Amino acid sequence: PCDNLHKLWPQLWMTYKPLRIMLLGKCGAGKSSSGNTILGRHVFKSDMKLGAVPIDAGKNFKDVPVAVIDTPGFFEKDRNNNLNVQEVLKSVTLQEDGPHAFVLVVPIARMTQEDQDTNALIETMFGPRVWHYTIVLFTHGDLLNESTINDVITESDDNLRNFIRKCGGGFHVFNNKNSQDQDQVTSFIAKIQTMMALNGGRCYGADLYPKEEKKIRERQISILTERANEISRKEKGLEEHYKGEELEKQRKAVVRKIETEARLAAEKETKRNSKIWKILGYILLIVGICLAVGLQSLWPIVVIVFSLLWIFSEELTSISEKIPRPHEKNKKNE
Ligand SMILES: Nc1nc2c(ncn2[C@@H]2O[C@H](COP(=O)(O)OP(=O)(O)O)[C@@H](O)[C@H]2O)c(=O)[nH]1
Ligand SMILES: [Mg+2]
Repeated sequence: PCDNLHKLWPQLWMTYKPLRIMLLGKCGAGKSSSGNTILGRHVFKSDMKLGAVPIDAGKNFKDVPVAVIDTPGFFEKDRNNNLNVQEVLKSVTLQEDGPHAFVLVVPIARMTQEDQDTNALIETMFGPRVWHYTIVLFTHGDLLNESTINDVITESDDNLRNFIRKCGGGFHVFNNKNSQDQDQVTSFIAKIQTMMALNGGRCYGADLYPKEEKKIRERQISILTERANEISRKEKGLEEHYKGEELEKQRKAVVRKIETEARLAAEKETKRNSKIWKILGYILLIVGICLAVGLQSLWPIVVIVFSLLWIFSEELTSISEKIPRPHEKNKKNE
């Protein structure tokens, strides 16, 4: 509904569009504590369990409205953390606009192999352009003592520095034990605003997702649109039983549940559809080969080439997605 607001009343839009920050990282990295430091009050609890929905909260930070979204962490101990990371990543909802900044929270320490796997997963899910929207936030700044975070980065290994180089927002450090120190927040917000400027002020929207993920999300949205009546009926039902904050909590839970169901259905359909297309491609290939054996002419070769392109079209487009495009700016998305 606010799509055109920024064009009509830029002043109003600037006042009400908050800077959306999403905290990502492993359990115990310090996401919730960092969220509290940013907001300057104790909002996020430390024991968010897997499966818990992300919580968001906002405040005005020196005239900049800031909304922080905390997420349950990626499991450190779980061997099979694939699923886990994806659960968190999927919870970046679609009705609301995407975040302006992903904050990858890491306690001051070296990056391990496992971290690189997690980063690879983030990239698979969001596409390679996700790093333009990412800032690395080191926590436990109190451990630094005499040295600075720059010293630590200077002495760190190549892997870590190469990774940070990819991130549009660079890095920052928080001492969450001293959350009253709001100077650390001021410079953090400034870094995010610089990164936003480089991204043309846009948030991480659906147009930046990899092709497969985009398809799934589009289908999910259409399923949700189909179920709009059912959703509003359920909301009305809740209004009869709950009030105030509890109503809002229940409402969010219901929406989240329906979103998850729609996501699963969309995933299933998209996978099935791409399987059907592949099978059709193979049938065409077989026909082409049969024709080539039977006929001594050129056009069965054309059929074979065409069917091969068909079968491998997904692989080809995913390669082309890795190539940065210069026209991104023209797309609308704030
Ligand atoms: N000393 C110190 N402890 C921190 C800092 N940030 C987080 N912690 C502690 O690390 C633990 C995990 O933090 P939490 O915010 O719950 O991590 P989350 O799982 O990523 O949300 C808590 O006991 C925090 O008090 C920090 O900057 N310094
Ligand atoms: Mg937490």
